[in-house]
Amino acid sequence: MISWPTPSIPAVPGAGPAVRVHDTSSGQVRELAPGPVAGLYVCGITPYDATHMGHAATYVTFDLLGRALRDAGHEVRYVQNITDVDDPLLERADRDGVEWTALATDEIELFREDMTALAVIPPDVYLGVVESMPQIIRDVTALCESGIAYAVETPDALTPGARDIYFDLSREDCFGAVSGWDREAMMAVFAERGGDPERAGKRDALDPLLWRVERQGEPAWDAGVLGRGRPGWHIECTAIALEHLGIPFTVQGGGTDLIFPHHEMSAVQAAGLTDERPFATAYVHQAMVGLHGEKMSKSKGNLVLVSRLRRDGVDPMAIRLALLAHHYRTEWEWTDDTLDEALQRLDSWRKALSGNGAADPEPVVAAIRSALANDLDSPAALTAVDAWAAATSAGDESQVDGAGVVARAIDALLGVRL
Ligand code: 5CA
Ligand code: ZN
Repeated sequence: MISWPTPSIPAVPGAGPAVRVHDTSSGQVRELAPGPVAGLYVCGITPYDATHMGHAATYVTFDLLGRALRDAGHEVRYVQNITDVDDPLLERADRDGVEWTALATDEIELFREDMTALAVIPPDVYLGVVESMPQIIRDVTALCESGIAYAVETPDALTPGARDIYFDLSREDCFGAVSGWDREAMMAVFAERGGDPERAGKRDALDPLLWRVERQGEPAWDAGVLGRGRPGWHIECTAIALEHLGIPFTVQGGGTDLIFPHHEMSAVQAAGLTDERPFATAYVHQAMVGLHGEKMSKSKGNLVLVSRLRRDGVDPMAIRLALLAHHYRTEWEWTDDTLDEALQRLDSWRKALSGNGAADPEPVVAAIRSALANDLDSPAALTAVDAWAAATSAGDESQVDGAGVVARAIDALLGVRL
């Protein structure tokens, strides 16, 4: 899949410190030690509606992580998927009387435009489920051959006798290692997050669907011994990460709503396919962004859309600053003030940059770097720039090239172009 244009990243003299982030699996803030190349896998959109502030927060957070890793001297190999075949997409297309492929194409295009406007560095590998079908089929077939997957009677299959395939969780003792949750906590959210605990014939209520054989009116692909059908959700991220990063890779990212079952299942399925452990060396999760007291979500419809704000003429850099003003591990709500505060901040930074000189750039560049390396503390980075801007605007113009240095650092490290 085509991604979107890469923004230019100015050079900043020196280098940032080693990056530390919170890993859900260990429950600790840990230093990432990726070696020369950091592998980053971030779960992409299900393209049935437009990018809202929750999605934008997630992709800006991992953009920040990529920038911090690059600044610390690593090359970043960034992989992102698109869930371009799944129940929510098919249901929305049905509801609206449009082709599911057309809906996906339109929403992916809008996402590209939103990411470009927000100066998010694109993934190196950007892959949909449809174009990853050979890898997915290969992996599900391998799990069947090794006896870790099993078939379940499927009375409504289009082809009589065809059966859905499930993953047998009892075969992998690492199940639970990503979330650390107990069974009760898992059961509490499994159904609402795409699981089917009530499905007759499963060995365990939590076993995840790997392959769904063809039903009347649903898209399906030929899959050899599996029979025509389409993949379950989690196997796409297992297959794409294995194929394009190999394991263990450095970070798997997404929102906290993906901790269980999605990231747990992606990892346990990878364990079933390889001898390597773990799947990712760290699992990093963006806290949920809300609106009017609830998680912002396409299914609820309580959305503030990036594209809507752009259409209203809002500077995308103000949207980016509004997101960066919140730490990625703190839940927050979008309000009318969120954008006003970001616009004021943007304005004050631009004023400070437009003088003949500026306050000393070195301390502020160092402060941005150390804030980001310290669990992506973007609010602390913004506060450091605020202090520099205030000193400059108050008359400290002692450094002739100060503004240029700070502008380049803000662009390279925070992705805010002024
Ligand atoms: N396609 C799957 C991942 S494989 C998916 O979850 N798609 S999504 O479109 O529902 O979400 C895209 C990304 O945005 C995910 O990482 C998800 O965790 C994150 N996300 C969704 N809603 C919010 C929210 N309200 N706040 C923060 N992040 C969110
Ligand atoms: Zn995913």
